[in-house]
Amino acid sequence: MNIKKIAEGFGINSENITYSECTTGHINSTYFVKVNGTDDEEYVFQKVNTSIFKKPDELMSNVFKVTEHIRKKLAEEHEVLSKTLDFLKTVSGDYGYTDENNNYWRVYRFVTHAHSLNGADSPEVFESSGYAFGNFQRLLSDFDASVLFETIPNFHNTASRLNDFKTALSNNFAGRRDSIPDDINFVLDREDKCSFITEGIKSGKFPLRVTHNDTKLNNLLWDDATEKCVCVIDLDTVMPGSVLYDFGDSIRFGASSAAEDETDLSKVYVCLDKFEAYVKGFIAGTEGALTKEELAAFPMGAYIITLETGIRFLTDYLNGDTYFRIHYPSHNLDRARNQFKLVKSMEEQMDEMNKIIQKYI
Ligand code: GN1
Ligand code: MG
Repeated sequence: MNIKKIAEGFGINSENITYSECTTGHINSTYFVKVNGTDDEEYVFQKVNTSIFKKPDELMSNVFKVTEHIRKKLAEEHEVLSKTLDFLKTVSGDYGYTDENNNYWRVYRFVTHAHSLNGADSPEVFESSGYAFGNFQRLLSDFDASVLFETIPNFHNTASRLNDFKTALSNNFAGRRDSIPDDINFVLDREDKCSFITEGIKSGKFPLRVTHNDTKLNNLLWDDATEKCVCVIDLDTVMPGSVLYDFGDSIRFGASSAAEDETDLSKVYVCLDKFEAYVKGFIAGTEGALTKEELAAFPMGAYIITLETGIRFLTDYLNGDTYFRIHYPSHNLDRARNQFKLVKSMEEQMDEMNKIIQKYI
């Protein structure tokens, strides 16, 4: 990787730059870049994973449009989110820079005096994250979905994820199928749950909205001084979708008692106080934009995206780890088992989650 050349591609002074890698994302490769000797020149360089995002220019066209829309709205309103990602174009006016190895790079200004969180220490923090994602949903409620490209077709289509899983089972590319019968059966036993959201969209029960689709807690930035949530990041999967997935993915990640790859499964369950805090924040952030049917289905949204994410990790394990970045050989299997434990916990606590939701409808 020639970081100087990439910098020059974006018109950034490359003489005195240093960089470090960010290791948390599962898809793109991310580097923090500093132009030394200046006060405010800090950037994030990202190598877009083009085996996953096959048309990076279409992806970046989405990202530019969405950030412009949000910037405009934030300027009009006094908003809880005060910042939005600011992407640079290349010196030739392109969205991305293609290096000599045919890698596609994009660059945005580092959001200074802010940090991300991998876990919410308190229900209050998690409630604020709900408010921020709910608010993000509201900011995009008047965005024209027809200008967006579908960056990953069928991204949150749980029924189609189940089909991919079955294909992986029959291919058995990595030869791992016969060693994990219990995990496979866990999925097959829940087949009938997979089309709940997609069928609801088809029948018109759940409206199609412009959604974020990757609402993990660590896709938010918090101001260092005020500890307020100031920016939503990772806009790669902003596409038409169901708010149930956006609500649910936050619960999957942030209301779990443990990290996504915790292997001591006795430590993995859904925290109801965090669930309630998020419900409160998210509904407040959307400012009444959601239908009763959507709200009532929030617990199912959390359940289904957790099942879906587990299915995706297990599919990747069966395929030989070609999608998610792993840090050791059984990482995807451990992630899948972790998600399935959370699914079980949600099954056990479904009544409580439904009761909580009823308080807010
Ligand atoms: C991926 O790259 P990252 O960590 O933001 C994935 C999400 C998964 C998530 C699981 C484009 O997100 O869908 O929920 O890992 N993103 C893509 O942690 O597949
Ligand atoms: Mg991300």
